[in-house]
Amino acid sequence: FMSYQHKELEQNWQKHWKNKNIFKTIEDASKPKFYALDMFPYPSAAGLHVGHPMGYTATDIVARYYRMKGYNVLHPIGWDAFGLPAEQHAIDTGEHPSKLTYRSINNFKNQLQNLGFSYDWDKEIATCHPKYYHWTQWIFSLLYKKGLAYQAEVFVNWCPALKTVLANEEVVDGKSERGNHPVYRVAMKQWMLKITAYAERLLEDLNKIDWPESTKEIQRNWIKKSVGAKIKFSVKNYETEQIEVFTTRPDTLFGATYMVLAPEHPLVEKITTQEQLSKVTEYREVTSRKSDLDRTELNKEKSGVFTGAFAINPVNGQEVQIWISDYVLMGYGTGAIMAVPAHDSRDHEFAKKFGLKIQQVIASPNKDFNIEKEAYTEDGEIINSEFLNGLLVDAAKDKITEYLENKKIGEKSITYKLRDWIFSRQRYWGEPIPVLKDSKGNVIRAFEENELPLTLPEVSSYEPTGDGKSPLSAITNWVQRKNKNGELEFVETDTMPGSAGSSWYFLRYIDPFNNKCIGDYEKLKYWMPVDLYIGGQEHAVGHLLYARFWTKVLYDAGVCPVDEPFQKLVHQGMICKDGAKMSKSKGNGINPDDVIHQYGADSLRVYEMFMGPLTQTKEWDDSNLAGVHRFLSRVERFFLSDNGKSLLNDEPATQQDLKILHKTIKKVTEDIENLSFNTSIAQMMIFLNSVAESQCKNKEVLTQFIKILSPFAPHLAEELWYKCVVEEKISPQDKNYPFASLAEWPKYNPELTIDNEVKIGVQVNGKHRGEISIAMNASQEEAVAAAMENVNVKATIEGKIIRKTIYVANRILNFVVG
Ligand code: ANZ
Repeated sequence: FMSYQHKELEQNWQKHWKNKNIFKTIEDASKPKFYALDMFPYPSAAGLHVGHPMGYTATDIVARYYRMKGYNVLHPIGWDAFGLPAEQHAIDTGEHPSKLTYRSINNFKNQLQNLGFSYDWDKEIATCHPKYYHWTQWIFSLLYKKGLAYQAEVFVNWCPALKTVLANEEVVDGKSERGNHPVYRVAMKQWMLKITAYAERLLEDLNKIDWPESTKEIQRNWIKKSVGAKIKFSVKNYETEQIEVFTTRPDTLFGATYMVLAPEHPLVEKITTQEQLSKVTEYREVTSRKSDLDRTELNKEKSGVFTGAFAINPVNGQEVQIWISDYVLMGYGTGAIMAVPAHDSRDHEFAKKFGLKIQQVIASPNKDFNIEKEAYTEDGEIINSEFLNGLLVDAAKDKITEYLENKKIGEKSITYKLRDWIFSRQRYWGEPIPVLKDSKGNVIRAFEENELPLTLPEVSSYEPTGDGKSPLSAITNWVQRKNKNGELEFVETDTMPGSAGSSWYFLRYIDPFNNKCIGDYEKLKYWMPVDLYIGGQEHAVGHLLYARFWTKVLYDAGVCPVDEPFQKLVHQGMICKDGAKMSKSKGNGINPDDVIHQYGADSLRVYEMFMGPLTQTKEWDDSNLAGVHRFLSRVERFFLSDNGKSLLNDEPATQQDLKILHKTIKKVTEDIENLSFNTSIAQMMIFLNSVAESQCKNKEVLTQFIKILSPFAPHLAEELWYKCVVEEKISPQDKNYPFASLAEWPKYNPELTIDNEVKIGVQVNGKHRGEISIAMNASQEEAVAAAMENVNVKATIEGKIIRKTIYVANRILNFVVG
């Protein structure tokens, strides 16, 4: 087969699109809008991966489609450009992180342009650019002023050998990824964002957005709301101390036979007896090396140490032992629990291991249930609980909570698993946190708008300083400033995490050059929310939650008109090869540049969309890629002669040709709107087979086909359009050249999409004898003629007299014979 000259052709059209800037965003108030957004890439030095074009082609098809339908389309791209790899490179080579970053951006940009994506490059942003992070910092100042940014002692990964704080991804099994040194959980003062203040709205508003149910569920579980009570226990011999617990099961209070504090709980130091001190200290030290994830792993063996102290159960006055154990986390609830081994599996396991009392307070309907063997965690009647006895769990919860509230030793309480967002990084390559402190480290204020951006200074070393601070802390003339009274003030040296810039970038695309605010309110109102957002599900509880949080804060501040950023979200599936996820480390990666070189961008685009449903994981298959390339080559051969001239003519199209055309328009239109790209490509293949068979070269029919091909294979479509439709009458360089990419999307005639054939049953004396295919609304004569062709019908009628023929068009044919 003859392959077409995809390389020249594609570069040629890319050049024309660029020169004419035909994908520039238009804001014509008389038209509807469509905002099609990709998750912007981190510009890694490795360049584009074949996984990127999967989602990017999908949004591009949709963007091109809506543009052709006459919508104003916003289809932007930019760079999530701060991050560890560029910083690591700087530490290793001394080259400024921005140098590597901008090199990588250039490379990515070339690669994306080679794919023919219809981005409006005038909207390009990079989160590491001062004109962008100016506004990221402005949002931080806003958060600070609203009380949503604060400092707190939190546990970080501290590596004494490397003398630095490490990001979670730099810690593998409690050791530093670099150098394999032990890493400890150490409390340090960090900036935090109070995302927990938005927990309820983040949960509630999931109901109003069109997202994959699985992603909503991940967010719900991450935020996880627990309704219960806080209860105070007094500590024996310590009149002023109380232990407050959070429980979802206040109904089991009479069954609380011991208590457990998180090892980090501040009370531990106070109440531990001399006798238990060394054991407790050692246990706390071991725990400090474990992450919360390790600690809460369900099937891990329970461990713990008795503090030597006792608490008093407030409802029955019983003395209960106070233990510490790592299965109780400091960051959840109150960091302390009342343990009810009879009805909680973790407590049960713990009590069994350490010989603690198990007191059943809920009856099992099963008489043989043995509470010593396992916890009873179902509903049931309350027993051994004085005034609660006889109630069911829910009623008992209400009653005991009311009782505790009256006695002022407890109250109804809602707890979320969601934690506040640790927002500090002790790194160079991030947005400086725009805050001034005094010499004691107390915050004076956040930067005002007119003092921003607070730009990153030049440094000579990107190595961390060794005292847990960012390399910025060594740049004295950047850190120290004199205020108007001549007093020294100190700029915060922590920087923001990678997810800061990505939490609002979708707003900035709308008005990227605005130097007065994050974006003009009216423009934001026009374009927001994003109508279609495509990207990976791995961001479910990171980026996708943070972006919702910031959008709500900005909404509350009156600077953003919507409180949910992404109306519809879709996750593209992964591409695998030989059954494994493609990756550089596995050596099974495929470089899109190679594919573009060999087969062309259109082939790569159409192939990736043809592999299967967008959201499914798919296997890369070179022979199918070649097959798609052959299909596009056949299209080209069908339209153009050997010397590149149009083969289309004005010979009238048959009814059959028109029908396949209109069916194809209908199918592709509906499929694009449903993001079902593989089926629309299959339909285009059916179309090509059909017109090839009928040798239809009718220009009108085939012009429509070029249009629907255009979002998928835009370069080839543009070429065919030029040669066959425009007939080279004007040049793409001319002012008003009518690009195929901007042509009007074809409409279909519904009548022509209906199959004209109908199948009807044939009966003889009311009994079904066969089925015939006839033209829709066929006459009785036609129907009878067709029935007589049917072997079965013919055999039953043979030799008999037809007394009556009953025919209901499109329904049934009945012969009454005698
Ligand atoms: C007594 C009790 C009895 C509990 C019972 C459960 C069952 P969720 O549903 O996940 O919110 N808990 C409270 N704070 C904790 C912490 N910091 N670390 C570990 N566990 C903690 O879980 C709430 C339950 O988890 C609470 O209710 C508490 O145990 C435990 F039959 O209190 B429960």
